[in-house]
Amino acid sequence: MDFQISSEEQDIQRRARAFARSAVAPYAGRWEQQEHFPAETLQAYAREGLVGLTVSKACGGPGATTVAYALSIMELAQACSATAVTVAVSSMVAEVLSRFATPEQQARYLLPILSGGFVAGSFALSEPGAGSDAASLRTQMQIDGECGIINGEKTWISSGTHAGVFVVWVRDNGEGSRGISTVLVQPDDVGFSIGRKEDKMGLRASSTVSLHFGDCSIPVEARRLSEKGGGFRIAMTALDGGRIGVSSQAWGIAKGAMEDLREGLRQQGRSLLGEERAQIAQMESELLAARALILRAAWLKDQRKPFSAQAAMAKAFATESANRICQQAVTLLGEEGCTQLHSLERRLRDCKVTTIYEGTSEVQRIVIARSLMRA
Ligand code: COS
Repeated sequence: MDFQISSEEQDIQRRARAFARSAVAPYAGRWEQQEHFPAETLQAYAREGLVGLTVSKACGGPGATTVAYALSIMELAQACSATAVTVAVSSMVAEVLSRFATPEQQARYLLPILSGGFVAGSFALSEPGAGSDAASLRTQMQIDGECGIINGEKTWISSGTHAGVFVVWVRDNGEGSRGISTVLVQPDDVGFSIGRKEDKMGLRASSTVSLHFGDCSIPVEARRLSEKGGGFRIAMTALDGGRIGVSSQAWGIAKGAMEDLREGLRQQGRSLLGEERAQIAQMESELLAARALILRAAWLKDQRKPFSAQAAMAKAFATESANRICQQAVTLLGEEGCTQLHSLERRLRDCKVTTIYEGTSEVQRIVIARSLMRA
């Protein structure tokens, strides 16, 4: 069994760490207080070649491994988890485009994500009445000549205020999961508008919005990503990979919390009680276990082996353990942990949603259990 990370993967991790420490970490607290979406920093990160890492060289990407991608998100999330989630979603969109878009669509939408020409890409699946049960989505697309006319609403869309392209799931082929198609929407499409920005407990330097489609008209053949009715499979495939990104984000938050805790205790000059030592030992063990699950899922994806259940396990475990770790780190620092003297209270707030988006922990357990039943 080889636990070695390759020199290429280490190089990407080093580059992500250097960027995160110099261009992100010093500003993360201010960005979150001012709810500042760091558009220029995200573009600079893309210019470093670190967005869409897994996109193949043939499609204009760096052709890095998923392991390298996971390590890079871990680094970024230690500095600023809002930045990490924005990059993770853009990278998921980039991977979808690299796998399913035509060369023309890739030239128009994928390359700008990779190069920083676009600040971000958005993934528009969830709706007010269709979150966990994604197959029940209701946004309709009807065909009128060469146009697709879209009506409906999407919700909880990351980076919607700054995205250059939206991958949107619509119903155009009847009920159920086989009635769903995937299309591309541009921010300037007629009948498309960005709704209210959510007032969130955490990740306040990322933007989360609703999207409105009121007779939104798109040139349908140029914008179709899937064949008619083939969209649900694209969503599920993308989310399998996306869950490695969210696990890595949660892991980075938890790792950052452990570092904050160590530094806070050092500053307090306080020695730990026996029970507190046991807690820290448990936290560190969970951190290591989560990392192993994440990198195993990433490695399986790189080997083109089934990884859906492993990504779900990584997501459920890494996000839940990260929440426990942040919670305990705050408690161990005492009242100080609840103040902005440290980044811990921000990490605790940022962490919660990782157990919810890209599939709740309950959804992950459905995916894991189904895979076990099939085995
Ligand atoms: N990869 C590829 N295809 C998949 C797949 C996967 N991981 N999972 C399911 N499919 C396919 C199935 O093979 C099936 O195909 P056929 O119609 O050809 O048979 C189809 O998709 C429907 O599958 P299934 O019946 O299992 O779908 P469900 O509606 O039961 O899906 C869950 C259930 C809960 C797994 C799904 O709705 C889900 O992942 N929900 C969470 C969505 C989510 O994460 N939302 C957050 C959005 S981003 S914030």
